[in-house]
Amino acid sequence: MGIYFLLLIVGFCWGQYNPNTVSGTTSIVHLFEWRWADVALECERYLAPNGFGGVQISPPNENVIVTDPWQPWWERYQPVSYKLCSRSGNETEFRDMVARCNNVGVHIYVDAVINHMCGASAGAGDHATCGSYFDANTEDFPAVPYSGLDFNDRKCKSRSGDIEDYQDVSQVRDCRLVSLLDLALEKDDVRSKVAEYLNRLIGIGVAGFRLDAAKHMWPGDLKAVLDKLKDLNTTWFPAGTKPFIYQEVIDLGGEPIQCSQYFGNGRVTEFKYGAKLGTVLRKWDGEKMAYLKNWGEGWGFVPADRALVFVDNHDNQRGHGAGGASILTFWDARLYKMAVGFMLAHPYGFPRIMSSFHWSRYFVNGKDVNDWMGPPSESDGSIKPVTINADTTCGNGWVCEHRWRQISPSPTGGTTAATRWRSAEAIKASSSSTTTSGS
Ligand code: AAO
Repeated sequence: MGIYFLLLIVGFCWGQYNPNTVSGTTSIVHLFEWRWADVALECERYLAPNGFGGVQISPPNENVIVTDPWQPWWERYQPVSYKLCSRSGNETEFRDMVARCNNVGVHIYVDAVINHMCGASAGAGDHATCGSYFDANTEDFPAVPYSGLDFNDRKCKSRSGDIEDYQDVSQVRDCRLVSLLDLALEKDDVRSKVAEYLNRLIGIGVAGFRLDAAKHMWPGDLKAVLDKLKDLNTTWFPAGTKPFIYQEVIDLGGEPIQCSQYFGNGRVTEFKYGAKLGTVLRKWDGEKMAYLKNWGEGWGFVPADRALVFVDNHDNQRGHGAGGASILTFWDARLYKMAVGFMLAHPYGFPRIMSSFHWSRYFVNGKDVNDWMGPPSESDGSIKPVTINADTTCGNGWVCEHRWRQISPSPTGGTTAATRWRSAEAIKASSSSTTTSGS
């Protein structure tokens, strides 16, 4: 009884490492830039019947509308408020998506942009997705509300106010990431505003969060926010379930900020995974498949029960973020299928599958000058629906890697490496090595 009670307590405390996916499902898919209406349909018609555990969605909150370049995908990483309207849909559509996906056992994971608001050069006015007024020059965001006092300007010690040196921990966490106005998460007021946003999403029924730019927030500040979070909605989750937390920390080595500093808060994104797997499959640096024998911690990765793994993400598939040239994407279809198949088959970490849209890549001096291009859209700027072709692939410019035969975790009537080798038990075992019963 005593031991059982202790295990229960430990399991309860460590809940943020558990993906909260329904039993038997072992991965989530990032439906990058999809409309809420399409995510809901995809949960019902494809993800649930094919064994997907959940969906990472693009940031649902109000953001700046950028017009130069024209509505880039990255405008969604420039918040104006925590109102739930974005290019993907409004609050009614968001609630409908969460309920419909949960009802078929597919959970929703929100990309939470809480490190900053919009870029310093965003100006002033109402060019935001819900029409809220803001003034980036005076750091005034009345729709939250945040004012100048809620930002880190006085703490930042770099000359420009931006992060200039990734070797300087304080700069990375107190200065502006590419000029994005950096929130003062040391203030209880700011923590409460952020927690209020996340709690609203929890109330609606989401299962967890990707914490964008976690590396740029002090782990202790993040913990203070997470401590304010409610348990998940009992309409779909057992009482006492904590939100799943995975933090975007880019740690390829060589910088003082390391993934391990964030283990206390939840899982972390293991960027070495995709970078190394790409190197092996491309046979660069004399690498061979045989060397994957000790894939995982043996390669210097974080412990399995702290890792969120992926072959590519929305940044490094187009040269943003980190990972470098070895990263495999849908553009290298054959090797990509092998990489994702391997990831799904291997028990290390909790996997996230990428699902992308096409854009016109155009390289000038090795750089894709069209890396900004947003999702397929109509002339009025609205995102195009995801259409489904007769052969079950997607149309209208959507790539839908998650529907590729070799990738889909459990295609009806088919077998993949994933269904043969990767079992819910393996994930649970990896989660329970230090988290007790995978709670
Ligand atoms: C846009 C414009 C900017 C403009 C800004 C404000 O592009 O010119 O100043 O608006 O007006 C996304 C886009 C950004 C966009 C932003 C806001 O990617 O282009 O800026 O939305 O609209 C760092 C962060 C990481 C971040 C990544 C992109 O640590 O958190 O940069 N990712 C997330 C999101 C991302 C989003 C944001 C954060 C912001 O996933 O979509 O940005 O919300 C090193 C560091 C990394 C650092 C990279 C950045 O990486 O270690 O921490 O990532 O540099 O370049 C080797 C090294 C590796 C190194 C890498 C690159 O691989 O081993 O460590 O080289 O040097």
